[in-house]
Amino acid sequence: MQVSLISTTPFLDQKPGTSGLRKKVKVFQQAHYLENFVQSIFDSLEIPAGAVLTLGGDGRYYNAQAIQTIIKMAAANGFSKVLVGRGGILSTPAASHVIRKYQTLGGIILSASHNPGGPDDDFGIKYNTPNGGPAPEKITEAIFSISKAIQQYQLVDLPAINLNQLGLTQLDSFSVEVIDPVRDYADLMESMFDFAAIRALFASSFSIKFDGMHAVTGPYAQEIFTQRLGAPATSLMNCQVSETFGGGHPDPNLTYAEELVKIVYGSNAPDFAAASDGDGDRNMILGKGFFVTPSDSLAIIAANAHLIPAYKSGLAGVARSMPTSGAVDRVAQKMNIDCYETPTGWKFFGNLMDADKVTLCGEESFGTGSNHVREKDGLWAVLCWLNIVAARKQSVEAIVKAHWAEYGRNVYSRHDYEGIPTEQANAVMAHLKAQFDTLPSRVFGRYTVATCDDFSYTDPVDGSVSHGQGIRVLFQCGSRIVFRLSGTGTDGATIRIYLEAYEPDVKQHHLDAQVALAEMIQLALTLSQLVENTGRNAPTVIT
Ligand code: G16
Repeated sequence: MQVSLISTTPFLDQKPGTSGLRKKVKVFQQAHYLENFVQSIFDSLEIPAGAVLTLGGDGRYYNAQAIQTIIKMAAANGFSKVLVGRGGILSTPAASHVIRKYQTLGGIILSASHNPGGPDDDFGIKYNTPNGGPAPEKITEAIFSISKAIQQYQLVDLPAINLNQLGLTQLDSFSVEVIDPVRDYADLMESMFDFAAIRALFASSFSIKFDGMHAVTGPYAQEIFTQRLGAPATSLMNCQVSETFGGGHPDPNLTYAEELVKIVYGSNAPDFAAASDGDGDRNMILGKGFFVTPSDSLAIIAANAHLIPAYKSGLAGVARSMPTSGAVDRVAQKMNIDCYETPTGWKFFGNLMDADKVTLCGEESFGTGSNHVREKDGLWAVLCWLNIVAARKQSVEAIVKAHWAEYGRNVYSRHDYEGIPTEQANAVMAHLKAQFDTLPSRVFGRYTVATCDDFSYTDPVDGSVSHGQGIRVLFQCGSRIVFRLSGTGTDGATIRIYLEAYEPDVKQHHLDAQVALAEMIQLALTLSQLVENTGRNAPTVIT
């Protein structure tokens, strides 16, 4: 095979964010842009003879073209084989499983997750390491630094691979194998959960609705829920994959999964509903007229894990990102297992799972998962809930309320202000930091500030330190407000405000979170001067 060396010049904006490099499609379509980043990934690796690369994406616009380019570059850079999902599709958790199962030299996942797709929308790319997890910061920093100095990339001029045909294509010493993107993952799920109990639940009068949001999980949901578990086809909505996600915003939350939310809060609502995002790693769980916050979902899965076959022998420990509520901490305390608090970003859980320190982890950003892969996993979370509902024979609402009655309720909400000009967002954060010395001991209504800081994390496994992970204002009563800038947006900056108050009194548990947190929400705006600095009077998204 003839390797061509193509001259290029660096782009200086290829710094991976919370989860890989995410930019507008038009940015990726600039000559050499994708190639520069892919070459920077390959240059950061040692590629031994016989190395195999996993490759797939969420099927969004530009997925198919990018895959053909990456195959040519993998061949030129010394990989002996690429495993690619049929149609160029692999959900993020399925890709993580393929990397682990076939022990490949990591994988490249093409996705901008929950961000919209289409010619004017978003595309993304990230490298996952051989443990199946997102590359840790030391690797993403190496990739970024190579990208700033890159002078050339390599490719082999191969014919386009037919991605729709399963099987092996041999091209000299290099091969491409198109694999079924669903089967390995569905087999894994079937090995972990009590499918017989869930099948029996579906055969009863229990009804579900799963919203694939026109994104990658559609075929996975069809195989698992309808084929293997016997749910009627009407249980699925928006499960036809589309490269623009049907023109929608494939983010499973109360704002963007509006169609499903209307069904859940309408008459004839299903007993259980769920949605997942663009690349299948996020989830939203709902009962009849009832929303489960992701933080509560993690805590409830942990408390009921013994009902799930894969976890019946117990949990090694649990982990949550710093802005995620402390609900799971209470469960861990009662179970007498460790609970770790990491920065936002799934990549921080990898070391803890590899070292067997944690079994379950989760984030407030609609991500929950376990050590079965090294990514968060939307359908896995849905199956956890279905398994728990089948075992407890209670409604989703009853399970959550019983949990609150036992542990108390960590009342929680996140307010997002999207598309803020970067200077204004930075001004908000700077204003908060400037008050670090003066806020402690100040009293605001029922809240007295205990401490405030910018969260830092020292990885207990490799000792690496991550600074600047979010501003925390901690109150004496245990409540807190966290302010962070998102690391996944592509339009200006997104300010996230995370609000949490602990409520032990069962008589208050029925309150809507926005009502229960009203005083704290006002305080967050006062402390940050957000309205004054940005001119925004209301959040874009409330979850
Ligand atoms: C990614 C990361 C998550 C993170 C989320 C939100 O999710 O994998 O770990 O919690 O972004 O990050 P931010 O608050 O910085 O926007 P996904 O589903 O977008 O890959």
